[in-house]
Amino acid sequence: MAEIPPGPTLTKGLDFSSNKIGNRDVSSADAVYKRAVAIINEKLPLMSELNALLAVNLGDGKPLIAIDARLDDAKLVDLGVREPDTKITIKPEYISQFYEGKLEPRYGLFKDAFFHEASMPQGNIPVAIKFADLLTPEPPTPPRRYQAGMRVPQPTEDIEQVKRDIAEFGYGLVANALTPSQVDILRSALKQQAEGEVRAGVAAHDGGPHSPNQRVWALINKGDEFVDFLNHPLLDAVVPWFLGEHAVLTSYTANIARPGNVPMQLHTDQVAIQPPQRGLAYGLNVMWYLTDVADRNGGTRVFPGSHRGPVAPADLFDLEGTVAAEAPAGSALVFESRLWHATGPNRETTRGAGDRPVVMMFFMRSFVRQQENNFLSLRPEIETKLSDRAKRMLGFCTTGALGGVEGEVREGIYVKRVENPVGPLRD
Ligand SMILES: O=C(O)CCC(=O)C(=O)O
Ligand SMILES: [Fe+2]
Repeated sequence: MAEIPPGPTLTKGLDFSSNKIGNRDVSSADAVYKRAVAIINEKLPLMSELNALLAVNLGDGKPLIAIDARLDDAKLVDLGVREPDTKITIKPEYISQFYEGKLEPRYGLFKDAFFHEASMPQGNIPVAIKFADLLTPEPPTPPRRYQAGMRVPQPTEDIEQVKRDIAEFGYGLVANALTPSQVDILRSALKQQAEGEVRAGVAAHDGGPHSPNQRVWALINKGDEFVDFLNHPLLDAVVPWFLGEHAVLTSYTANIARPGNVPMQLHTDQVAIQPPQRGLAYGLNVMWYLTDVADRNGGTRVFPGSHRGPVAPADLFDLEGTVAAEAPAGSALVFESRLWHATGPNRETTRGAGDRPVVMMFFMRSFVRQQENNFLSLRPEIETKLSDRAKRMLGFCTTGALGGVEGEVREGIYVKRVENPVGPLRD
């Protein structure tokens, strides 16, 4: 917020720009920078674990901080003309936030790169992650690696087994949750929609330099099939059990992983919740398989059991030790939001037949801001035909303390846009 300048003053006498709050120097850019440098110095003795020559850029005009951590005693050096193994460009406040446990390194290191390519760590990525981990109060340990023969969840119709699997492994697989004809209806609706979005020039693609994958966002707007789909009883069987009765759909999307994709980077689905919370799962993702899903066609890769404890992979781009959550069409993968996972590489060769379409109904506890802002994106003609159940899922129902309109938050009120909200009533 501090980076965003105040808006224009509308009221004579209410220009706050000269009001003094505390000692301005404390939050000045220079102080933030100095604190970052002091933190790096304090943690220097731990850095020999990096076994690398690392350069940290804390902003334009600031001297590059070079750490030679190739020998037992890590020390600051002058890089000269040497090329570092890893180069990190990062805001100095993130260094303090790592140090204070307010920001998870795997989020902090990569979040700006989304908008600003130059802030992507360069060179050896695990070194960059390890560096940031070493600044935190409790550096995580890597997840247990899957090896052939280990027991992992298998598709089952026994919902109690699915729940036990979610508790033990962070995910479970529900067999035969959809009939073959239901799969056909949903897959063909999704295929048509995906093709329509391409034709209309509004398709969302990702999955590497050629971006073969396609996301279809806000499915609630995109056909009766997807409105009906929210009636599925599997949701009643697992969502309230895991998240409480007020859980909301944080997003309702499809992901079509296509041949030739680059796998997604490993992540948890509660990455946007900072400070990082490993003690509580905030979300539950119900992912519907609209085709047979296997390792070969981009099946979601998971580290089984990685939902528990202060666990995080050393390299977000290395899928070694993960396993694909394989199951036939009509199954559902139900996984909790602390599980480390990623869309796998689709190694099929034929586009279309080799596609891996899945629908994700991602629920979160009701007090977490929804990923999709349904209040702005829901088409009005869809809103009029939604059942109370669907409205609740989308967030159009008060939960007892949250979600009210003009202050009315008693539990169980279905809300809608007020035509004429109360405004100034003054002489
Ligand atoms: O496509 C997949 O298999 C997983 C997608 C995913 O993890 C996500 O969208 O957060
Ligand atoms: Fe995910």
